[in-house]
Amino acid sequence: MIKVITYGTYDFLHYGHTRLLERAKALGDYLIVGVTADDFDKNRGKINVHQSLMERIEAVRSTGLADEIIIEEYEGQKIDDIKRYGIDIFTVGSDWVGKFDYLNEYCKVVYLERTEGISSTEIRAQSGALKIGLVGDSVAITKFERESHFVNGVKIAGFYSETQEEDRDSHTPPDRQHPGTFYQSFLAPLDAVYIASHPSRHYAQIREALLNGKHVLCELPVSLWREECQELFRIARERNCILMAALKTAYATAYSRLLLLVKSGRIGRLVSVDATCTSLRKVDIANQKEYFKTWNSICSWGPSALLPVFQLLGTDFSSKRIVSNVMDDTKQFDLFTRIDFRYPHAVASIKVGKGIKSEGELIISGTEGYIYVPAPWWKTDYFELRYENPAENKRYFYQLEGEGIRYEIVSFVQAIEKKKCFPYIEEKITEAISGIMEDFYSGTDVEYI
Ligand code: C2G
Repeated sequence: MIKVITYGTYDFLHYGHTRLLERAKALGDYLIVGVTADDFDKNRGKINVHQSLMERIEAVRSTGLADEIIIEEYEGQKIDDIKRYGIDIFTVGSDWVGKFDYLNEYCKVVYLERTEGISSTEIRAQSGALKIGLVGDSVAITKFERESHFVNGVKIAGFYSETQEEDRDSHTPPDRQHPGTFYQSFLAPLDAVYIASHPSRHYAQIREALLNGKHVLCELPVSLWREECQELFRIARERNCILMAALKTAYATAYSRLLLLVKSGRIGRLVSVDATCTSLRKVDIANQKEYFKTWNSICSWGPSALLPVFQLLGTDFSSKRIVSNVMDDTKQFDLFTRIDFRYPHAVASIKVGKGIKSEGELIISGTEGYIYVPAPWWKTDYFELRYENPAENKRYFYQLEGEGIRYEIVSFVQAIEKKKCFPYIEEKITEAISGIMEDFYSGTDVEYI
């Protein structure tokens, strides 16, 4: 009996795939089809897969061509499979010519002519590229623009600079201003916007975008006031628009896996979360008076540091204390801020600063062990699970491409297509982060040093 094996993602299974499977089957008597696991695809840079592994397996099964279906999970697995299943022929489409010649050592390699004129990428793109406009002048805009090229089905269709607003009225804080007609004409041709302007501008810019039926991806904090944040989510629901919180850390595989480990009890009962984020910057005092012009420590780093606290311990803390080192009597620019939270059976602390330098680590402690994420933990691909007995320690590594931003863009696009937000960052966490910003600016529970 001649055994044949072939592999693929089979996203939106199409004629090109079935033709390949038919010819693969015809090469022998028994066909094994390897369907790629999500993590495997992500690792090889294929991040735009829309269907789940089970959907893709079912699609292959429904062709009736596969005698056996297996899952491809790791690099090098093809060699293992060929040996394990006693394969005679490995086959794949001609787009891979030469790439799998190394398998000749184990079996015969056949490249079959690829079917021209059809691909999953084209099927995905058929609905037309999503036109996204970028709002703001921060470095996040440059990174987003760069990363968007890795996501198909996305087109950057406009830029809106914050300085265009400042010129209009420099005396009124931007959160009290309507973004203006220039902003409206910028929005008109777009499907969606990515907002990374100063947080004091977010509310007005998001509101206007939603009222014009545009989907919004916005860097946290979504607003500096909790009620405004709630209102924005309400408008998004009414208008059937996606309002998604952007924070690249939430989309990094290592970070989301460590949350799962903690939630599945690997460190026992969770007792404390301690997160530090700093980046030392020269601060010009004269420019800090108008708080809406510069990113202070709490806006720059607060959302990142608060994320693991709220995601692991929830947002119903019993008390908190904010200690802030502010630069002048307007109390708007903090050199650093520390927040201590008390929960019924746990504690948490965050330390954020643009005027101090510290170890940017994340430590999550439990009754049986702890998780240690080395600096800079907010863009990590690595963490350790540590126990009293070091022999039981475990290390975890997950490839991180583009600091997580490209996965964030993929989630946004998929949320729009499916008309449903898969909440990497839940609404109530987004709201709680705005609540902390509000307390900072209104001086609630704040002690100044
Ligand atoms: N294919 C084809 N004609 C097309 C599109 C795809 O013949 N128009 C073939 C591909 O060459 C491949 C199979 O269909 O042999 C599955 O294609 P994909 O789902 O795109 O999977 P791919 O990324 O090519 O993965 O380990 C994975 C394998 O290396 C192949």
